[in-house]
Amino acid sequence: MTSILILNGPNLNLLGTRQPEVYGHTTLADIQALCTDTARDLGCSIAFEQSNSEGFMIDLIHAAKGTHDGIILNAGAYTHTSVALMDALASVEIPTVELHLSNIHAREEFRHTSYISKVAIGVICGFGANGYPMALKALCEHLA
Ligand code: CA2
Repeated sequence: MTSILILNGPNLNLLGTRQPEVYGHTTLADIQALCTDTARDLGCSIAFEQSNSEGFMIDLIHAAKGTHDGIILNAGAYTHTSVALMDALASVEIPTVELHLSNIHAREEFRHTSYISKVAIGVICGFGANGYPMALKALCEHLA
């Protein structure tokens, strides 16, 4: 069975508690439940993770080699800064979909740059929590 790592970066544990005008009212636990339902419908399995630590995210990406077939990554603010996350993804060569709740291109200039995009097979942004099931469907079809 196809296995997907869904990895969420810094501050995404706060979803639904602050800045609902930007990120919505959905919590990360709600998103995990949405992903679990979607994975069941698609016939794939998921591991759902969140970390505020860049180093731990890199460890999870390394550990995905040989364990997961694809990665969905919302790297949060590390998207715009982390050469290290980009290098980790390039090193494991696991097809990765970059995901953002908000449309990063309609926001501040510093959010328009993404190191993750350089190694991702595709990007989904601006659809809020619905982006997660969209990314799962896209990645499962890519891997089929
Ligand atoms: O839109 C996205 O999904 C982002 O990855 C979210 C990041 C942001 O830095 C990226 O540019 C775009 C921020 C996640 C912080 O989430 C919060 C949730 C609630 C309250 C405060 C922050």
